[in-house]
Parts: sequence; structure tokens; C-alpha cells
Amino acid sequence: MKMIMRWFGEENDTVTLQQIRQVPNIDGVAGALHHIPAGEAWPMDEILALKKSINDAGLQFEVVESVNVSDAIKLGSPERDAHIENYKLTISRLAEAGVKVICYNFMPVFDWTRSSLDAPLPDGSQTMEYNESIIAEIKPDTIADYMLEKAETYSLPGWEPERMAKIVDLFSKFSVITEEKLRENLKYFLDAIMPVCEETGVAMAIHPDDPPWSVFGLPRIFKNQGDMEAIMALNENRMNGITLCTGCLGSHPDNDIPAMIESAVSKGKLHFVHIRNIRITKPRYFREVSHFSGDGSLDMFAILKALYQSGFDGYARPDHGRMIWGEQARPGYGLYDRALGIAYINGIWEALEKG
Ligand code: CS2
Ligand code: MN
Repeated sequence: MKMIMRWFGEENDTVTLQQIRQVPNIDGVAGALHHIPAGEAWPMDEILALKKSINDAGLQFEVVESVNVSDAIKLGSPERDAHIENYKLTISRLAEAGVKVICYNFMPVFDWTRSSLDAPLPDGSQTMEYNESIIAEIKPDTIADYMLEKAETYSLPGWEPERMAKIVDLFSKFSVITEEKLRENLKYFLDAIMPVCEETGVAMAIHPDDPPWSVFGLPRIFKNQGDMEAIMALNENRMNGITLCTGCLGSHPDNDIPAMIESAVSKGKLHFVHIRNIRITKPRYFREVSHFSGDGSLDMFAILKALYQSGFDGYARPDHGRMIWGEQARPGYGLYDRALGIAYINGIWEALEKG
């Protein structure tokens, strides 16, 4: 298992590569060109500049998170073929730069959704919270107003101001897309890119829907093990694989994370793991907590044991962390709590290795 951290780039991250380099057992970072809109090809010179800055800090750049998939590809609208051609170009260029895994998601309109980015925990830290009773109040026709009202304090991925005007339009387009149709559109995308992935050795790793149920009435196709198996079966190529996010899938108590790990590894399709813990207070109400099993609802030892025993040898990263010790950073992506998470994971992993 290769341990990495997500890094948003010099201009967008409060955490430096030099700080990341000092985390015990760190191998590299998952980076991206965040300013390139979904649907466009990533320029080679910018990929190489990003790689150089990471390598110069003594870190590897083998994972990209994310090359975002455009709305046209998710909707199956006419521009999708042009966007897919650009995506294929991006894959080949990333391969040339030494990238092995691309993390992406197929969530319509929004990436992860939370009701608060700075909910207080009893220890005085702040964390992200999902409370369905708040989310349920927001209806598709009022969402643009809600987002504008929140814009100052509350910026979720996909909620960028320039997208707001498009939101109402996107909702109406997705309202006719069933889960079956969305899965079909994912298959169309995968079938088109798999030959390039095969040829270049780049694995695609789809991230589950966060939270793993439908929000704002939008279709969701990666919520549980059944969905995961269906996605893996869309294209048999080993490069059509999974990012397993423990905190995301684990926020639904029916999801058996160790069983999902075993299944994906046995098919050679687990390429990337996001490790974090959450505490479920009641159904569809959870807070993100430290990695320590005792703080949350997930058994982190059982999860790591499943990775170890199944022979997982892909990439892993701590996912989100709490905001602790007065750090001011992008919600979920401070240095301190993620580094504590890695130290804890390192301890469990060493114990597993030494029996
Ligand atoms: C990440 C996701 O911050 C996070 O929760 O796990 O945003 C992830 O990067 C995307 O869904 C993958 O495309
Ligand atoms: Mn994740």
C-alpha cells in the first residue's frame, strides 16, 4: 500500500509539499489541474510543471484526483464525444508523465454534499456534518437561491458561483435521467476510454457517491456493493476500477466495507482507497471524526485488515480530517488531522505486517 495525501497545488492549498514530505511513510501526492474545466484536455506543459514541483519536493506524482467528467458525458448529450476525445488525450498525457491512477466520480451536478463545514465536536475541533433534515428542505427550484445566500461561507465542490446560473438548467436536464440511463452513460464513457487505459496502463478509479444515497432528487449509481459490482461489470477491463472511500460508503450502516474491499481486490479492480471515519448519530445524520476507531462508527482495524489480508497493493490516502489546533485550511484538508490519520494507519499496518 502506497500512502499519499491530496494536494491542491501551490496556489490553492495552505499545506506545502515540504510539510507533506515530513509525514511518516508518505510516498507522494494526488494532484490535479483544478482550473481546467471538465470536458477540456489538460495541456502537457502544465502537467509536466505540476509533476516537476511534486518531484522536486521528493514526492511521487502517480495519482490524479480528479479528472472531472463533464455534465455532457453524464447526461449523454451531443457534445459528449468531443469531451471523451479530450479525456482520452488527457489520459495519454498523464501516462506520459508517469501517472498510474485517475480518480473521478459520476455524481450529477455536485460532488460531495454536506449541511455544515464547521460543526463543533466535543473536543473543540470543527468538522463537516451531514444532516438530512437540512438538506431535505432544499428543493431543486430553490437551490440556486440557497447557494447564493450561502456563497460567502459555504463553498462545496460544484457550488462555484459561475455554475449557479447553470444549476437550474442542469437540474431540469438530470430530472429525466434515471439511474439506468446514468449507468448506461457511464458504460459509454468507459467503453470509449478503456482501450487508451489498457494501452497506457492508466487505471480509472471511480469514487462512490457522497453521501451514498440520492440527494436533491438526483440519480446516484455508486451507493453500495450492488452498485459497485454493476459498475465493475460495465467493462471487464481491470483498468475499470474503484476508489473505495470508507467514510463515504460507511455513512450508510448497511455497507459492509471489508466485504466490498475483498470483492474489488479479488477482481484486481481496487486501485485507490480513501481512509476516514465518521460517526453516525441517527439515520442520514453523521459527522466526520478523527481516524481513531473509538471516535467513530467504523472499525478501522477491520477495514485495514481486509486491505492487508486481500493483498491490496494500490494507493491510499487519509480522506478528510477535522480542523484542529487552530489550523485554518480548506475544510477537510488541513495538515494536522490528516497527518495524525496517517500515523494511526501506519501503526495498524505495521502491526498487521508483523503479526
Ligand atoms: C473527495 C472527493 O474531498 C472529497 O471528499 O473524496 O471530492 C473526490 O475527490 C471526488 O469525488 C472524486 O472525483
Ligand atoms: Mn473520498
